[in-house]
Amino acid sequence: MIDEAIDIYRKLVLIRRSEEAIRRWYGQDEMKTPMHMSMGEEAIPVGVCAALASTDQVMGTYRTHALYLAKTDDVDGFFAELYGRASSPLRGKCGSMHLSAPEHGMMGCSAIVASAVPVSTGLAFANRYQANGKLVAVFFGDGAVEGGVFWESLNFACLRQLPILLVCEDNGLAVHTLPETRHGYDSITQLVAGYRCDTWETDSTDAVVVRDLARRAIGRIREGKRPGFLRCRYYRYLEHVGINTDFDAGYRTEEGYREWLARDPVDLRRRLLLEQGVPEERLCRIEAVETERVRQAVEKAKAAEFCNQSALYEGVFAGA
Ligand SMILES: Cc1ncc(C[n+]2csc(CCOP(=O)(O)OP(=O)(O)O)c2C)c(N)n1
Repeated sequence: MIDEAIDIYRKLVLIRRSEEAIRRWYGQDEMKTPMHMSMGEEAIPVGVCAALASTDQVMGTYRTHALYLAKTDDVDGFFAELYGRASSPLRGKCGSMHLSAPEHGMMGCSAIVASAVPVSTGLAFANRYQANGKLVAVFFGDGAVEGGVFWESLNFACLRQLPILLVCEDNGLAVHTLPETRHGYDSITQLVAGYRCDTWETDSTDAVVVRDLARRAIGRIREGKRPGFLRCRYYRYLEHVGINTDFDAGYRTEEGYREWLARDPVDLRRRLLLEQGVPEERLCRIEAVETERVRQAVEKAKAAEFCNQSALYEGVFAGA
């Protein structure tokens, strides 16, 4: 049990160190991709992925660093892709917003708001059809529930009782817009509960709490043969796109950030492990190992080759 919680902490550290490295090196302008940073949301993908089987599948949005690393643990592939190098499994053609690794069940991500939801519903339909036992977890922001395609997908998933977990990563913002200026309702969870699916929500920043809730949701999906909806609240630390804070932009205050920072997902998990008696040296070793993995991944990516010109069009069209 404690080993699982420690591995969850390791993943949180890996993700945070990776994004710290992005903040450190992005200014060199060698990572030619927009960055939608995960800082603040790490507990959600780490917790949900810890509840999934390795054969289960996920899809996400453009804000997908944490999800990619939580599902694949492939930090070398991650940085090779951000640096646009041929050594990336995606060969440097996708960038931060379109990370995927189907061999790890990371089926894809999209920059079009809500668009992963219908595709994931199709995946879940295929899995049900093939009776392969796989579950799909699709991650999307609170802005995605304003897309009509979200409701069409939810309806179809409930009608066909598909094995899908819809994970709403709710930071209360669509770029700079607050829910009160966007929503004609009070609770998205209540609305979704009107469909034939089970709903859950939390504002915990502890990945173990998220994992336990996701386990219950997944158990219900498998036994109850109906979809699940999990709304997790979090605070986006940085600007919508980019590596900086933006508390001077006028749509939110730094005090709000400080309140969430007091229960930062990485620091909180560390504190809880220490309280449970895990020796600090063990955590320091994990931190050193993950920091070194990130350092080496950046170094390898910087030294790697770009695709040659003839490879540019490979994998772009079906069968090519
Ligand atoms: C269909 C579509 N409409 C508009 C946009 C422009 N856009 C990019 S991000 C975004 C806000 C999305 O907010 P949310 O889904 O809550 O995700 P978050 O960025 O908070 O993670 C919008 C409107 C888009 N990418 N796709």
